[in-house]
Amino acid sequence: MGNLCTRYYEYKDVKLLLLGLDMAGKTTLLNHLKLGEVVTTIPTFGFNLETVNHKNITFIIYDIGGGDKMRQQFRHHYPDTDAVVMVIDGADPERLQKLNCNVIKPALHADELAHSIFLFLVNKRDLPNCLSAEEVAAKLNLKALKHSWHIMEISAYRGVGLTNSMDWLASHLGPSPRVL
Ligand code: G3D
Ligand code: MG
Repeated sequence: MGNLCTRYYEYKDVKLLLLGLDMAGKTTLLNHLKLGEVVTTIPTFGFNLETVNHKNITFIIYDIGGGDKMRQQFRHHYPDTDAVVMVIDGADPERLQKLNCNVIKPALHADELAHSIFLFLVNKRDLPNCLSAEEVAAKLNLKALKHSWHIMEISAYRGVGLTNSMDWLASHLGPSPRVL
């Protein structure tokens, strides 16, 4: 009998944190990932939690309200986070600085997120005044980051770019096949 090699894939749970300012499109994104459609959103108080399966990975996704009061609660969700998905309203460049100071920098400096990967999603690319991923990366000086990171353009409303985003996360968080 020849060598019997069994290739198997471990199933894996990963924790994703959706962070950003209010109105960036976090809940729209979560609904689209979960349901494949747009559902009317109301401002998120507390947090929404959903699980989404993609490429043998179960993504446990926390969508935390981004209003001024909720931001103080962000760090309670940091422990055990595998990936931070930073949802950015690309059509609202005036709030980029606020986002950077109040959300991005605290997350990048948090010890609990030192080993998390960061995916920056420039949302609302369907709007004509939306900044490009390159413009946002330059404004946020992402090149200086020590974390593993990537930036992509999406439209959570239209469902554009979401599969690519999940693919990037899966390829950086997912299990590799093991041969027994
Ligand atoms: P939040 O959870 O980050 O606070 P929401 O944001 O998901 O509640 O979305 C805030 C508003 O942005 C919503 O508009 C939603 O429809 C809109 N939005 C989300 N994603 C997109 C997108 O890709 N393109 C466009 N054009 N709009 C988007 P309303 O008017 O319902 O408040
Ligand atoms: Mg919300």
